[in-house]
Amino acid sequence: MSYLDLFAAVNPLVGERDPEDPVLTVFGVPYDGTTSFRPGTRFGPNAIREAFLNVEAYSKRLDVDVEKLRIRDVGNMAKVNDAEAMVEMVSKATRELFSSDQPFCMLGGEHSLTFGSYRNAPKGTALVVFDAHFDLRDVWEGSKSSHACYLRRVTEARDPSAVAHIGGRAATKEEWRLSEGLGYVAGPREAGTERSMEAFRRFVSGFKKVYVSIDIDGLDPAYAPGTGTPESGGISPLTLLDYVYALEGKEVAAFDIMEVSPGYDQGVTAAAAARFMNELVALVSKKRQATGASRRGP
Ligand SMILES: [Mn+2]
Repeated sequence: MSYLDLFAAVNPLVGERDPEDPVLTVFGVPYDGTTSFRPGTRFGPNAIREAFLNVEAYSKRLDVDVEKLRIRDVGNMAKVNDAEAMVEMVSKATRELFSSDQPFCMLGGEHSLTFGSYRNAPKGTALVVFDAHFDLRDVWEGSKSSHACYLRRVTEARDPSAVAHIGGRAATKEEWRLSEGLGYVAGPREAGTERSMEAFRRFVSGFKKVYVSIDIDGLDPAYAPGTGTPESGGISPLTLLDYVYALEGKEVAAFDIMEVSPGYDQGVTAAAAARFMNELVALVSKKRQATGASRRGP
């Protein structure tokens, strides 16, 4: 190794390219081709990484020091213009990760990419979504692969009753109707209440694994102004964390953090995303330690 190798780094990766026995794999998808209102989520992955490197890594709640974990960061995927092709690229990459049982974190990019990712999750994997929108439209602006349609595609390819949706408040009449077929739905008023958390725990207990998908606009724009399609009246970061912590002991097969658009704020949205990323990495690590899936301790 030369001093150049030692002192120079491909910033802002949050881990090494090829560490031994990583706790999880991180990759970014800087794609915002179908974004319907304000573009810019292509800058999300690196903004979240930079924030992640600067938030406190020790999770008091989970007693895991994320700084001590081996994280594999393979960088960002190449961007193509065509939405179907982009979703297909994500699908090919995540199929490999799922089939070799490697947990991963995808940093978006727009929410349409989650269809490419979750559709390959093993059977019996619940999808836990935080989002202001249901994204259950059939077509939006001429595209079936729009970020406004991804959950509709998910419900066609997978069991709708395996989907939990938290924070939803902006949808068409048809989307509200379709949302009744989902396994668990909590709008911002119910989310986090004792009764609703109890129902969430019951929902989750029916599945072996979970895939967590955070569209950052599930938060109120006061907490997350840096996003493309903000909707007022959302949940708080602490409510979102309540749900994350409710997954303790569950196998989180993968998670994604989508729709962060850093050009619209001063880093507050990326900081929220980074906190969620840190706690989810801690959760993945804790479960792997408990089940002995990892060959070495942190
Ligand atoms: Mn959304």
